Amino acid sequence: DKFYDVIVVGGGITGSSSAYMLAKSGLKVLLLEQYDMCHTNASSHGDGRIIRYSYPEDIYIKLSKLAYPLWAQAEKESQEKLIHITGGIDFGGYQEEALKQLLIAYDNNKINYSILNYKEANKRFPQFKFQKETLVVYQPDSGVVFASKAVSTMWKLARKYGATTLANKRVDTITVDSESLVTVKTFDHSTYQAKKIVLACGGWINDVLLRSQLEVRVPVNVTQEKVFYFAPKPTTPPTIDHSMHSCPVSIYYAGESIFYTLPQIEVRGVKVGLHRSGPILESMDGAKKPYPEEHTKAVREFVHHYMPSLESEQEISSLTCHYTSALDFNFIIDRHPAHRNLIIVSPCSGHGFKFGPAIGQLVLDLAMDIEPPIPMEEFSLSRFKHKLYKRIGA
Ligand code: PYC
Repeated sequence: DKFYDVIVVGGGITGSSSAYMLAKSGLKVLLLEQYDMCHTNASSHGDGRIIRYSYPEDIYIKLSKLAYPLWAQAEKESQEKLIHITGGIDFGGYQEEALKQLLIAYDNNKINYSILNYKEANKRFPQFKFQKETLVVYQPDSGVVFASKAVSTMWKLARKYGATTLANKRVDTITVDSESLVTVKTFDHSTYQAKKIVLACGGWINDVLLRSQLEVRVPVNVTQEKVFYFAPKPTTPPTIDHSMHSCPVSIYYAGESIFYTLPQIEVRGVKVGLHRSGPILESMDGAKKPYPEEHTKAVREFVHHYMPSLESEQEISSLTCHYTSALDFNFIIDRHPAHRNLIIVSPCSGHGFKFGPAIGQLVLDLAMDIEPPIPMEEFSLSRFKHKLYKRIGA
């Protein structure tokens, strides 16, 4: 009974959602996580992540169209609330390429949105202070996913459909014995076998590949990111509500700098971060690195300018989380080039959480040799042989 159809390595949102989708389809699944469920050492913890259609690229809008109904299905099956719709604002200068492309992508994909005059936007969303020279694009379907709750729910759903989920099982090596047999050894000397394996190990992906002497390395950088929570100023009137019940999520584009905000969910304060601004780590298991002082300053200045009812001089708390970014900031969801039964997934470049069950669906399609419902070239490993284009979106 240590033989499975599929072993999933990594119990973050990607791995646990994959385990859920695979088990739901009737496969015998084993999920292995090296730490506890919902641990805080990687990329899937915390009270919230943004969910949105607001992407300048068609591919991610298509993936969001897949994700929303799958989240709703997961909510129904688990009887847990995982998503709260807040509406979302993308804003920045009228010349911002990402915003220009966003409007084109919205039109191409028939996503409804409105462009708000800055005065109208300030009245409607008093948590923000938009300037005359800002383009404000509102999309009503954006919202927040309750991150840690979503992970624990995916574990629960995977188990509901018969998956075995094991925490504190660190994978040592993987041997691909044949096209239909893989053997996994853990550091605590357990051995498991399956027909197929899914590597959803985020920042540990290359460590696992290296230890397993699987030739391919995935071209990713692991960064240690920081998110800040800012509380309302004592003078802020109660009519300016920063909770998820009246405050939208937002993304601010300023060239290479992309700031994002989430309303207050559980942790006190509004969550703010500067996307892709943390130091690169050589190893997920090494010491923490300092977050650049100039980026902390930039975050505080952003808050001071655009959310002036918050105490911008000092955050009330902060969190570390990791991005595993492909060189072009897209995803990698593909088979290992030499082994069809080894699927590599989850370098999600800091914007993958919202797609959890949709990525699970794509993993299932790859595992079952079913044509996925969306084109997969942008997620392929082979794209790195060709010229890379760099994403402009968040
Ligand atoms: O994908 O919306 C997103 C996001 C916000 C912060 C990091 N990723």
